[in-house]
Amino acid sequence: MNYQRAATRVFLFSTLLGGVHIFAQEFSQAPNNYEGVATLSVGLGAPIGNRSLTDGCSSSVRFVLGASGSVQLEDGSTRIVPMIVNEGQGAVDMYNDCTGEGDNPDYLDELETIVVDDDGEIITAQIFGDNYFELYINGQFIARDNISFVPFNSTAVRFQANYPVTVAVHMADWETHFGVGMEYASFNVGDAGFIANFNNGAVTNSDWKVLPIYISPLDDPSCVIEDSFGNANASACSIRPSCADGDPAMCRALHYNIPAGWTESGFNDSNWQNATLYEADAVTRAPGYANYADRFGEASFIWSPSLKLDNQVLARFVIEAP
Ligand SMILES: [Ca+2]
Ligand SMILES: [Ca+2]
Repeated sequence: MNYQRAATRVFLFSTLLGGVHIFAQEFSQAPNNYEGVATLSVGLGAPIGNRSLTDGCSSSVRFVLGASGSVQLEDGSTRIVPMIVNEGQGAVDMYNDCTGEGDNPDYLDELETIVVDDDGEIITAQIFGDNYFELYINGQFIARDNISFVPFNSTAVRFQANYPVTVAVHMADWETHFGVGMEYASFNVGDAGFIANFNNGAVTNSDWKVLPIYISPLDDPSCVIEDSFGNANASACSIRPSCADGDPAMCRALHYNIPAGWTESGFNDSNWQNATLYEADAVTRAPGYANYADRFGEASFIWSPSLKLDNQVLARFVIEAP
């Protein structure tokens, strides 16, 4: 039984008794017994290696390797956090502090068309991810972010694909304290965000669908609410749980499964949540986005319900023929 069903049962029980007070009392006790569809991990994992395509930075900006980590779940299995990366090619730099002068004025000339369907529409997109994304079109891997963690870069891609064009993005807010969703020496709970503008008119907005996969740090996972489909909403959880300031080894994480075939055109995402929109100021003021805000047109920053605690998120959007 998941948490939502338990809460519904309590509500029906209390309605029958006609007692709102009883409902409130029972409800406040229910979250102590999290029985959701995710698997729990507690405490810190171990680093497993560097996965950034850009593996150093000669400029004066701070560079932090985007290493991944391994954490053990309560069922004995292991997960890679913040996500398993695809070893495929990188996108073209629009802005990258670690290559050249930062700004890449020739980025459009450097784009190669990645063919998904050779009779399809040729589409160019500008993309900024805090911190990392991998892009799939109609189920085919297109490119990944060149810097997994910091500094904040921005990129462009070009592909040829038939309508309807299914866009699938695998995204992560990176971490250095593996398994507890925190970064830097101070165990900071970092935030995320993703924005993209396609030159056929598609933009990131609330019509996109999202699925949070990895949620941390949590003192008690029962603050995460699941809907009837098992979709997680961590927006009611503290963005500064006591474990983060106290003993991070006591912080908990929830790990949901990545659905098979989630990048494919035929995948049914109708039960996923709609994306939550975030103000640009809430996501980043980094030059990789701020210097190019106009190139993102009407696009909005999207993520799942918790910009801070949802560290691995899947997103999908289907672009219909104009
Ligand atoms: Ca990045
Ligand atoms: Ca985070």
